[in-house]
Amino acid sequence: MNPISETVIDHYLKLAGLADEYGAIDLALDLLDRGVPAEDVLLDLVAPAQARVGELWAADEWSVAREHAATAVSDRVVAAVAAHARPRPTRERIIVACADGEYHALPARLLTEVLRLRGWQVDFLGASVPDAHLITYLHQTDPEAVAISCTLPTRLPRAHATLTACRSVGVPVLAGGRGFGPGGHRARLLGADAWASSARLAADRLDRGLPPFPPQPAALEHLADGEYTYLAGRRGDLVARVTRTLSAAYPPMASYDARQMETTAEDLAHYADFLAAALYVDDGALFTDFVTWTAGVLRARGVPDGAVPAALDVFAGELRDFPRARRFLAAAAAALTGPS
Ligand code: B12
Repeated sequence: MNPISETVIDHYLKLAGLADEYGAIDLALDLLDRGVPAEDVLLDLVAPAQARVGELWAADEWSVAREHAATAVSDRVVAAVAAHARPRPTRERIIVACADGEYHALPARLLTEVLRLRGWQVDFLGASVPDAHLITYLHQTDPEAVAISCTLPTRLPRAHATLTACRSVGVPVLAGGRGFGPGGHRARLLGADAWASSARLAADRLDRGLPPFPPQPAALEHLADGEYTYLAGRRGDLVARVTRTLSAAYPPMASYDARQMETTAEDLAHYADFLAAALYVDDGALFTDFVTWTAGVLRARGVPDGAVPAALDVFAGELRDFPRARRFLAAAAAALTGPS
């Protein structure tokens, strides 16, 4: 029987939610003492607990403060497990970094520790690494490969620039993180040499050696329609216009206070960013996933179901001359009304 049962994960989550660092560390070290491999503690305890943290926040059961506290606990647990295992590097150097603008560093940290446990010498560069600095670092360290983590799909255009820069200096790129989506097609499109859906599979992939992808990535021909360029360049304008039009078109907004108006404008900016990212990789599912996820988050906070479709409708009206964007908006709207 796997000693990391649902009950153990629940217990860990409870400790993390109470910001009980020492309790959570003791739980993790106790598993190691009982012979559970460090990789399993990282990937079968900490990683699923973090995914649960996200679900609890989305369901409005945990505040942002509690999420931050739990994530800080998980950070410390990962460090304690790594210090306990303290593997000696026997293989070449790998660089692990988050894409520029990506602040979800914990997934990349988990990958780092798993690769170290498998014998790699890993340099962990953390969150949001600017391309120019990453490239200088690659020149200085001459690694076997670079692993780029991207959790938010909205960072994909910047991740593309990073991947391209790494390839141009001849360092193979392994891509991963939820932002690249399931199945690896976004990673392939953006020129990664390999992709993996989890840290465990990433380590297996590196064991087998890179790269499986064609040496030259396809050109992003769909960008020729200028839709992404418009959305990325005129984002501020577009969001301001959508916010104004939506205030008139969606009656409940008339009674919003300043704070509600502000969060609505922030939400609409996220819509614009996810739509732009979907246009960049020509993948409507990216936008639909975000919209259905957002609808659930808003529902948990008592926002009426009509709010999201109304916003999509206003975006479609503002983007009259953008057929690809309108197609993605229509698909997302259909997903909201379809069987859940
Ligand atoms: C903690 C957290 C944060 C923390 C991150 C702190 C940190 N040090 O990492 C903070 C508070 C900064 C944060 C901020 C935001 N977050 Co956040 N966050 C999370 C949360 C709850 C957990 C992240 C985590 O640690 N996951 C655990 C890891 C293990 O999971 P994983 O991603 O699957 O990683 C595995 C694989 O993908 C793989 N992998 C990862 N990287 C790589 C790289 C390579 C090369 C390979 C091969 C494999 C690989 O290995 C890992 C282990 O197997 C997630 C929820 C979730 N489900 O993940 C939301 C989440 C990712 N965040 C989200 C959002 C929206 C945001 C914000 C935009 C919120 C806001 N309004 O400001 C900001 C954006 C910040 C930014 N610019 O990057 C959304 C994304 C929604 C979407 N549909 O895309 C999520 C899903 C929210 C949720 N509640 O469910 N967040």
